Amino acid sequence: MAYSEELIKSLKEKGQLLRRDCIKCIGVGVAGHVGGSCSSADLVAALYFHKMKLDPKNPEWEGRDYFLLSKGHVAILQYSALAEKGFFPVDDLLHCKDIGFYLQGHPHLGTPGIEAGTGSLGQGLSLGSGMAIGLKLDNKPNRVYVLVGDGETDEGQIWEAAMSSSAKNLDNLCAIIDCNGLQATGRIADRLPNEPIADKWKAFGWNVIEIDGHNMEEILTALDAAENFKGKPTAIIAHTIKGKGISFAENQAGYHNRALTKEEYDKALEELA
Ligand SMILES: Cc1ncc(C[n+]2csc(CCOP(=O)(O)OP(=O)(O)O)c2C)c(N)n1
Repeated sequence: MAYSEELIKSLKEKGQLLRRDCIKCIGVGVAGHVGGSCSSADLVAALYFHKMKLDPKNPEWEGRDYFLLSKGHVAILQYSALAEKGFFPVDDLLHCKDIGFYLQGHPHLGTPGIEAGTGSLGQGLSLGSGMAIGLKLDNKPNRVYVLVGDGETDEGQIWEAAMSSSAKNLDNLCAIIDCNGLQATGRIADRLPNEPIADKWKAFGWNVIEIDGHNMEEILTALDAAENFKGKPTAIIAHTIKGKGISFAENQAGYHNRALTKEEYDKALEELA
């Protein structure tokens, strides 16, 4: 194995920790994005706790890698990663979405570690593309990662950014597509089918890697391969399960943005332990 068992184990645990943090953020009786947070948790754990160069004590550090949560509706997942990484206190997660508090329903500038306001779907890859161009112009080695939802790829702006990023040979840019097969109200295949999604990214000139988005070794291998691939941006097509880790939420569009009962809250935390 290219990665130590300890590393894989600790990153898997981080994924579960982030899921638990998200459930605590959501709490009882108030709607929150359970499904898409849990599907992306292992990908985000690999980025924040292994792959990305970051300095929690100096969020604006020049040498940092950039992460954009284009599927910004799962802000609680990014907040959980930032808090567990040390950007701000973990206890603050419990005040997420309190009126006037700095942790709101979508990421916004001003929160330590947040690079841009995101979550108006479709925009994050364009932002990332612009950042990647700027870094290249400055001859900087920093990398840019953008997490995109598969439902989000219904947005035409994603494809404009895909086309221009490959035309500009942005090999410092990596898009990770969370392919959980569901969007807010049902199956993508029943709304606006996006398959064959890997072929589409290839046709737009990207280096494409397809993985199981819950297999930590595959995630790390793909992130390293993306960094080593020269001349074109990389799209990691990560096949995931919406609501991963919570039996009653897995593959259920109804848990896209849902208020949990006390029983569901307790069961979710128990299953994610
Ligand atoms: C421009 C825009 N339109 C609609 C929404 C509302 N919205 C939030 S999440 C979502 C579905 C996203 O599906 P997907 O990208 O697959 O996210 P995931 O399943 O990973 O949570 C929608 C339509 C939005 N945030 N932005």
